[in-house]
Amino acid sequence: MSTTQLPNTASLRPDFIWGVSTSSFQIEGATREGGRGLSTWDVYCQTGEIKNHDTGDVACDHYHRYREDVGLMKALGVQAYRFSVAWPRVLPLGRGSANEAGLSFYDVLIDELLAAGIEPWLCLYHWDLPQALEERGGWLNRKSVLWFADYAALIAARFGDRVKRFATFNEPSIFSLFSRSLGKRDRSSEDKLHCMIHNVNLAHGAAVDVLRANVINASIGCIHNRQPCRPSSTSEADAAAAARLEVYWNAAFPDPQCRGEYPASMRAAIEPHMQSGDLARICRPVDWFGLNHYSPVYVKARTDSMLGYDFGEKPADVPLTPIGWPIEPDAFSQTLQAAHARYRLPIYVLENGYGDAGQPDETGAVIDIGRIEFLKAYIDAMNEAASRGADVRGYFVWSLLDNFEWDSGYSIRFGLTYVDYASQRRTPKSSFDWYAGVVGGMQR
Ligand code: IFM
Repeated sequence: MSTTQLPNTASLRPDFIWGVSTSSFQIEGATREGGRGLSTWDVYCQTGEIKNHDTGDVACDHYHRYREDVGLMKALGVQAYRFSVAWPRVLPLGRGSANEAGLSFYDVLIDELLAAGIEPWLCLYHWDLPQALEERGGWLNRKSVLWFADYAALIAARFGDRVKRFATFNEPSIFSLFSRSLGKRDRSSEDKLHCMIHNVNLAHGAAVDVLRANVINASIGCIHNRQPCRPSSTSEADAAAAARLEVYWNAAFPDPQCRGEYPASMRAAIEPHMQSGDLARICRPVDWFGLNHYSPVYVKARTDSMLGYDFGEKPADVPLTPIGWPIEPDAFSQTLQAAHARYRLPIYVLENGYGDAGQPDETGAVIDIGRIEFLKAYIDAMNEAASRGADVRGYFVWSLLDNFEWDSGYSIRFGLTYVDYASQRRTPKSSFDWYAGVVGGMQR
């Protein structure tokens, strides 16, 4: 790519951080090695509901190939890497005895990153709940707050000498809205949803306190998935459904965590789960706001579903990625400005990326011009938000590698690096070289 196709970064801070993100279940594999316990996703993968019956058993084999993967990051020139710890790898039953082999894996990963000059950003929870805890009610059990705090204490004690950046949760609104624990997700699931939202918020607050007390110079946040929820038609019913989903998707977690209050429209539903002092337990001081953004969500009314919504048609004139996600960089700029205005915290974009099914051409190269155009447009939009005052301090591409994309298995690829799952060979895509140019350009 020529430098004329690099994004405009003129309004970004000189100390802006460029990074890449991944998560444990999506890349590690080795699900039955080194004493790791089962996670809910291991169990879910056995139901046959994942596309092509894919599982996380091998994934990108990062557990064995982490050195090569840190080498890729070094070649990219990124200053930071956001990953998650698999809770069942370090606490096979979710609580009680720690697993030394699991802790050692993250020790060597962190040491490798530091030796490469890459700052580790450790996320405690990216959806792989220990199955043993799920069997005790998971996030529907208020004891989950204590389980999570104890897990945070273990992580702080073991890694806090070398890791300073901690995220409590990745996208709590997404894993609560789509949780398997909520059963059929019809109207009867709504009380469980509110219970789970409140327990996860309490767990966030408890983990912030534990990390703050046990890690010198800790810099702590939570990572929120923020996408505007828009009606898919001009009908009043669709507008109401979109407005309702907007509250659960975008406010149910950051509002109590950063403003000390639930959105007004959900307070009555949370009330049965609220105990005296809970809001103060949730709203603990954080250092930054983690923001993941992809595209607006188009919503239609559906009366028999949880919260009364379903996904609707996207506007015909909006371009889509190959997996059907709208490409609307202006929405990214607006989202950043709105988050800045509402929460007044430094913002780190900890996920943004483009999904496709791109394959190598006959020469073996993976030419992903669509991903480059997407990333350029979104970085331009972020720069625009910064020029309008949004305090954006970092940007992490999702993802370093193609990986396990949840219900879609390996059929969707978000990586800057192509992974041939049969051989585990990694091939940097065109977007990898382009992003290295972005990062290098800013550092000069
Ligand atoms: O792969 C996911 C990630 O785990 C969470 N945020 C969205 C990504 C793309 O769907």
